[in-house]
Parts: sequence; structure tokens; C-alpha cells
Amino acid sequence: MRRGLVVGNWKMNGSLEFIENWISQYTAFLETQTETAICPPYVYISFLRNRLMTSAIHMGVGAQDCSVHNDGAYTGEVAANMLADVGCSFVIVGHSERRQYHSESNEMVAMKAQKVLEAGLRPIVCVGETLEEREAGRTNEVVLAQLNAVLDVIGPEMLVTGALAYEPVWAIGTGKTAIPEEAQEVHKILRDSVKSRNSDAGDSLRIIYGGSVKPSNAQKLFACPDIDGGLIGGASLKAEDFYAIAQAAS
Ligand code: G2H
Repeated sequence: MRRGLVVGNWKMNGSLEFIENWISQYTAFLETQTETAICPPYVYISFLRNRLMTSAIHMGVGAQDCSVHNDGAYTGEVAANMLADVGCSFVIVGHSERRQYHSESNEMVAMKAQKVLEAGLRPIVCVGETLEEREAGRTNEVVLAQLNAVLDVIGPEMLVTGALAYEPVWAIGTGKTAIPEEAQEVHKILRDSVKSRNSDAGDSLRIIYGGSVKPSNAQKLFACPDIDGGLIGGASLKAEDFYAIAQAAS
């Protein structure tokens, strides 16, 4: 039995005031059985973590990316061990916005996942196809190439310490969500591929869905046998919606 996991990806949104308001709104809700975490922009990680630690909310904090380097002359970069130092538990790697706007290759994403693990943190590895790739019937080929590049480096046992996120690029921030059957089909293909390397790892790996998840569609998505929760962008900015989505994965 896999425990539900719901992670908020705030992307480049938020401020100190926003975080104060978000926390005070979330405090009004009861705890959930689902494991939850929020990934704010780097500069707010410590502030969010400190505020969570002085609240009654049990929620992890993560980062949206990390460097492929450990330290040194890499202006603007943040290393995974620095993220561990400030109390992160998760790091998202390979988000499609990084692949698309920062030309991150499958190999680079795999190196980042390795750095996350070396820092003692849990990677959330994102895979997903573009609309063009889906329409050309290349969805499976694309997501499996993205997954296998990471598995070749870190292995299935280590991926299980974190999670795999399926995020069809055409569903991100567009309001279009994959229908549960479409998402389930890809999640199963991903799980079967991990299982073919290590059956236990495939069974216990949490595969979460991302792409315009909202309180209104979360229940049906999370009811699918291979969907174990969500990576939530826009809807995670509203504490009430994030909680409703977390509850749908419990
Ligand atoms: C996909 C998702 C969060 P949204 O990027 O990673 O964002 O829920 O806004 O589509």
C-alpha cells in the first residue's frame, strides 16, 4: 500500500507576506493522512520551513531544482547539499519548464537526481511529453527515455526514496488535464518499466500526476490504481485548494 504524496510547486510565485497568509489559512485545516510538501522559490525555503516548524502543520519543504555541481564558480546556481543544509527534504528535477526554458537534457536531469541523493535528499523526477509528441504517437517512447536516463544512473531502488512525476507538457498551467484514463495508462507504463528492473521497487514507487490538478479533478485522478498523488502548481497557491487536493490522495 503506497501512501499518498501531494507536493506543491509554487514555481516563481510568492512573497514573505504571501507565505504568512498561506500558513495562517492552512492552519485552519485538519491534518491529512497524505504526505505533503511545498517547493517555494529558493529564497523562501528557510522562511517557509521556519514558519512551518513553529506551526502545527506537518509538511515538508522542497526545492524546484538544483545544480549538477557541488560547489564552486557557478554563478546563480544552488547545490543539493545547500538545500539539505537549509532543511529541504525533496528536490524536483527535470520539470518540463527546466527542460524547455533551460535546455536540460535527460542526462543532466539524471546527474541532478544523483546529486540530490548524494545530499541525502529525495528526488522528484519529472517526465512528460509535449502535445506534438503525443499527437505523433510518441508518448511512451519519450517518457520512457526520460525515465530510463535517470534509472541508468541512480537505479530503481534509489528512485523509490523520492517519487516519479508524470506531467504531460500540454496539461501544465493550461487548464487542460489529462483524463484519468489517459494519465493512468502512462503511469502504468512507467511503473511496469521500473518493475522490469526491480519488481519491489516498481510496486513501492510513488508515481504522482501533475498538470492542472484542481480540487474538482483530483479525486478521479487519484482513484486510478497507479496514480499515488500529485505535483500541484497553480492550485497549490491557495491553501484551501492544496488541502482539498491532499485530502483527495488520502
Ligand atoms: C505542472 C504543475 C506543477 P500546474 O507544472 O508542477 O503545474 O498544476 O499549474 O499545471
